[in-house]
Amino acid sequence: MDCNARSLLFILPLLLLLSRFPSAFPIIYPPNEVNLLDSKASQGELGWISYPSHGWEEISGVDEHYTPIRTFQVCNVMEYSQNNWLRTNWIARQSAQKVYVELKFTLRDCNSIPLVLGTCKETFNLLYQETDENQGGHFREHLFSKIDTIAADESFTQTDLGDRILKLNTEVREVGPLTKKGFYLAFQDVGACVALVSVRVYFKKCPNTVRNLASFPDTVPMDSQSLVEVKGSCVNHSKEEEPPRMYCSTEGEWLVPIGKCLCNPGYEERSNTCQMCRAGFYKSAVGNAECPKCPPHSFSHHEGSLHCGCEKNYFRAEDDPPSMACTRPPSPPRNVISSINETSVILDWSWPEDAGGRKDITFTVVCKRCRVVGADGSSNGGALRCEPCRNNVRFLPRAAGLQNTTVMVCDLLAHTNYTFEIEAQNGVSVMAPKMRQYAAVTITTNQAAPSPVTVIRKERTSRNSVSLSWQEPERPNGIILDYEIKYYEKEEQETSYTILRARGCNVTLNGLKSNTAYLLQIRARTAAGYGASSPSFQFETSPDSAFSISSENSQVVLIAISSAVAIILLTVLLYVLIGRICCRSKSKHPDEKRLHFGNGHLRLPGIRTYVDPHTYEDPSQAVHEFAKELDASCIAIDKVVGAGEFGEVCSGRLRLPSKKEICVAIKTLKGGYTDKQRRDFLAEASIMGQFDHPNIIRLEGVVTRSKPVMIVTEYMENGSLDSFLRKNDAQFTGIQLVGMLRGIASGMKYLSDMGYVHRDLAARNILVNSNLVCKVSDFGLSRVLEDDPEAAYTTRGGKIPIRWTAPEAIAYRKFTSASDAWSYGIVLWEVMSYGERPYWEMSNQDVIKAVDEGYRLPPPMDCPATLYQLMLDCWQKERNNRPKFEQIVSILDKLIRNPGSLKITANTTSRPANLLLERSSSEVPMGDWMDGMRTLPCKEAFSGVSYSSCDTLAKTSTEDLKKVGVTIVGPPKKIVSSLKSVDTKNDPVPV
Ligand code: ACK
Repeated sequence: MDCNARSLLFILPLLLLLSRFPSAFPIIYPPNEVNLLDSKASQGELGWISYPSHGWEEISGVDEHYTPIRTFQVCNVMEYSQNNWLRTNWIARQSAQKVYVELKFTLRDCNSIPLVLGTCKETFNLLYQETDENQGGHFREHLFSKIDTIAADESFTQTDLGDRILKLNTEVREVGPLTKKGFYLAFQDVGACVALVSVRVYFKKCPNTVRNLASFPDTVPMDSQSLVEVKGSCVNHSKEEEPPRMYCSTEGEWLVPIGKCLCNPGYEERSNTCQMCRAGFYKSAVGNAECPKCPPHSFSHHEGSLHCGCEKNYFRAEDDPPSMACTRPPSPPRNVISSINETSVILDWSWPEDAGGRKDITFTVVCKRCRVVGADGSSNGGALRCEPCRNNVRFLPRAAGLQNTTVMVCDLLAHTNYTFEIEAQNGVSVMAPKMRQYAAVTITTNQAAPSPVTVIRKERTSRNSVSLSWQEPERPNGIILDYEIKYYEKEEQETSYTILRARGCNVTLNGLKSNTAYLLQIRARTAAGYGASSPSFQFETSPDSAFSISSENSQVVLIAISSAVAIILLTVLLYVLIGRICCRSKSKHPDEKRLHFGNGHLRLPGIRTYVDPHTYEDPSQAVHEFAKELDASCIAIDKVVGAGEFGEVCSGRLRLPSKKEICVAIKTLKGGYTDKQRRDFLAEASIMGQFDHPNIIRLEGVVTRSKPVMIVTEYMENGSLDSFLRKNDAQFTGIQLVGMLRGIASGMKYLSDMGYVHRDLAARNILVNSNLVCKVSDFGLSRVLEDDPEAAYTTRGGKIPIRWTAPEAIAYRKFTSASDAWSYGIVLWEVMSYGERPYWEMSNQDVIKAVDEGYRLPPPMDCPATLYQLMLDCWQKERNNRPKFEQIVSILDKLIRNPGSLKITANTTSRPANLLLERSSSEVPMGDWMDGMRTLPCKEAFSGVSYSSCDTLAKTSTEDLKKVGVTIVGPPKKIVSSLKSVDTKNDPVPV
């Protein structure tokens, strides 16, 4: 067979082959394979050596893309002893230790070739030779080593149509380990019909890669089975967390990644790289998390931000994480409520409306003591000057860092104005001093009793006396008026005791039994009353001398005789005294008024009994008994402030020798007075001089030995209460008004305890000083009423201030402390209506009738229900049902302690509310308005079956109200007509 015949025999199927395997093109080799030789890549002659020359034949062809390719074929199947060699060019090994040879070929099935003589083969051999250099055309068969015999997996197959389909065989063989710089491959044909379509020689590597943000370079595996350990290096903007490593397998695969790198702050991982955070995002720490968005109230304008800056007026505390929103100081606390209890106050407040976005809120309370100071430094008018409170003011639990919304402030000064600034703070407050706000509350402390005397010393002891001294209480809470010293024999255990009073801090106890143990307690008294008693202090008197002990019996006899004489004398004396209706006891020493108690029962109340100056035959004696005679030269009159019944009332100054000058009011007796007028004028001083109480006007003294005759009292800067209230309409807080009322009630309690009935208690007879302290004034007897312009003559003679007076006092002159309580109710009404005239323009006649029929004044505008209830109680027809002044004081104290209770008001009408309360619904028809009133929140406050307590008042129902016959009627016209119709039905009231 000639050469052409051979070609025909073989090429046609080859072209067919190429067109039948389009999927083989274009060829993309795996990334871990590095070609050392690819016959397809060469489009020109390959230049391989073929030996003998009629053996392997190089043929050009095209692939399916018509790209020319070079192939080799041999098909000397008709001839014997074939040994045809085809040798590649020298192939540089590069770094490979092991190479792969991929052969693509076709091989004809000998059976498919007609006329073969049994020489036909179906395999060929693959061989190689290693050399360090290219040996050119030099070729020696025996230097080649056999790699393998290559047989076809597939061969020609006959189809039904008679076409021949050529199957392409692919065989891969490993060669290695290679040690020399290069090598040759050789294909030995021994009589097959084979076409070598392509030869590719490659080695495997682990291609460079990035894993866990570490980059690993191209790595050629070892020839052996062992893995190559490769260290990675962190990509840009990242840092090693744990050294990155990986293993490269012989198959060119990366295995077992260990360790990793993390993106630096400001960078995030994107596609195996660390990229800058975008604007509006940030990353503050190393890590592969995404850059988070800037938290609320913060921003980042640039890429790669580590933190987001805070918006204006927003801050980040030092410990705040960057992921936290920016925050701001909280708004001030709200609804600050103060509850004052003597010299302590509990402050309560609500959580601030805006916590500033934080949860770490605490509260700080700053205490300031504030005074209105005039330009001259006096306390008259001017600016409010505040100074920090003294250090000994205690805060419970503490002043700063409070986590609850309440604090108790103790040990304040009594009767003093304080301002408390309460600030809510959070973690960023310190960063924004200008944004910090506080809520302030101003309070005035109440009177408070002094703290107990704690230090008592024994100065001298004798058989019958002991001298003691003590230290002023730590917290006097006011000016100490005197000390009460109570002592008794230790053995008698308080069944009988003696009480002494001393102005100073020392006392000598006389008349003690010798050689006897005594127990003693001291308590201080201020305007606010007595403080707690000191702990019991024990002392012993000295023993009798030897002589007196031996003559004990005779001494007993002596004592018995002298006691009998003394008792007789005392009886005579008492008889004389009772005969003169004089029931006062005089102490020998002005500073020490001694009261005796026996068998534990008080013979005289702790407060002296009032002595009616008219029981003195000579009233001027009474004046000098109770009032100090002043030298007129000590008094400087400044100006006239008003007119009294007997003469002008002036303001002035009193300077007593070795005492500080004080402001005083001076009542003068105008010239040309009668003896009776003089007596009546001075009677007031005789009465006033017996009183010593912070809510009773204090008498400084009288001038009787020169003219004009004067009564000098303490000066009350704000004059009388009624005009003061009218001048300051609606200017005071509920607590201030209740404070004034408490003062009046306390003064009245003192008077009633002393057995004094005032008879003319009205706002015009109360004086007010610059501290809003109210004091009862205008004392007298019948004169009181004579001199009162409000007093009207009754049918029984005498003048009575009808609108202020209890019905029984009007009707049959039954003046008692209970009738004073009625008047107190009217004063209460006057105060709460800021000086309104009780019963407005109604005539006295009408007032008497209306009151008698059960009508009562309506609540003043905005009057707290509890206070209105107190008024109604004071206006109980049955006088025994009216509250005692002691109870009134305690009710008002409770209100002061619970200012919240003042918020429930008794009505919503505007002043003047010309409405009266009706006693019985059956007597006077009720209007529709009544129904409306019933729904008022205060309705339950209108009780008053009998006097109970402040707490129970608010619980009384309208049914209870009806039981006592109190209902409400209105409007004004209806009342007038109702009153008129009642008028015509009833007998005239004796006025
Ligand atoms: O309202 P007033 O200014 O206060 O007018 C009357 C006036 O004298 C006639 O009583 C005033 N007055 C009375 N006693 C005193 C006092 N102790 N201090 C100041 N003013 C007084 C009262």
